[in-house]
Amino acid sequence: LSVAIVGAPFSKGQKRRGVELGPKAIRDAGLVERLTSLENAVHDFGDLTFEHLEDDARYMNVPYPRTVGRANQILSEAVSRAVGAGQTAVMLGGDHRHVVMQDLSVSPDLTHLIQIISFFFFKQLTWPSARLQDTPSRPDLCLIWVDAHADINTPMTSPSGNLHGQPVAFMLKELQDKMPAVPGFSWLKPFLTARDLVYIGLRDVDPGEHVILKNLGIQCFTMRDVDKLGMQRVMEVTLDHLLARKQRPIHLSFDIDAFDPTLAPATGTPVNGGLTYREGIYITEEIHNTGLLSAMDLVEVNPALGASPEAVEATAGLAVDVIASSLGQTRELQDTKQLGL
Ligand code: DIR
Ligand code: MN
Ligand code: MN
Ligand code: MN
Repeated sequence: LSVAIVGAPFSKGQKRRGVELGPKAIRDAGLVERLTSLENAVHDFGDLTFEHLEDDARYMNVPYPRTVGRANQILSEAVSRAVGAGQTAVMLGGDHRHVVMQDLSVSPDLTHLIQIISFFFFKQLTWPSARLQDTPSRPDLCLIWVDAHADINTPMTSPSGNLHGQPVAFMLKELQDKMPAVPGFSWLKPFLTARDLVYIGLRDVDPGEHVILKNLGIQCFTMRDVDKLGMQRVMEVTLDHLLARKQRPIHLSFDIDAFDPTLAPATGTPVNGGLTYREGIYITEEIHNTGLLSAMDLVEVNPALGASPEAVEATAGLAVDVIASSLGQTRELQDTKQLGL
């Protein structure tokens, strides 16, 4: 596999600062070395730079809409270029306002486009010239969202106003008549339908989100479902739901707060009763085994919220394990031939 790592040190999708330090903590925990040892070609594109827009008045109860919208657009462009070049994209958050980078019929800001393209040339990737105009698209994309939270609030249903609780609402076609025109997001066209999405790990869902999940009939596995069915069955149903009709690229969005806070303490909104280490890793192993992972994000590691350096290291190390097992690290015994024995 050829893997592109893109850091998104951004925190304005929620109110607790420090989550912008997440990408560095995850790199410091040895991400690149681990992925390289799995025989992946790893290209670390470093961290994107985001501007803070001066005139960015609150919209309804949403703070910094234009700054967040713009940052997402920049990230979207970077990820679409990596995917367009045939790489598996790994985004390091940053908070969970990332939108899944599927709709690439955006009109990219030229300055950033040039910046991102020169990044690729700098890293000596071959870049088919057609790509400079044609933005690649993944019309068949499906999404697996692993999180304690559903992140499907609209600005109207959101109790907090924070955009990190709303990204799924921006992506879903079915919700467009419920979505106001949030400044900074006009470039983003909804591209996902309710049946292209499965949640795993939910245990803290807001009232408005409940209504949306039920009305749209979205496939959800709450922690209660995980208890009842076991993760093996959850993954069987998840992959069947998304892939039975046809094989299609998968985007995995993994919020570290899906794990139990004993395992992932350094995060902004921990909720008791989360995934065990083995449940989390089983999810990513099964996704890897499909061979269909196209892009993933690992978000909400917040080094400023760890009670100790050990707590931060544990959380960042867990993030590395999640990414590595999404990209081929396995607990299974290896073929002796492959090991050269
Ligand atoms: C909450 C928290 N549902 C909100 N969301 C979080 O702000 O809308 N997502 N923490 O990961
Ligand atoms: Mn989240
Ligand atoms: Mn969450
Ligand atoms: Mn493999």
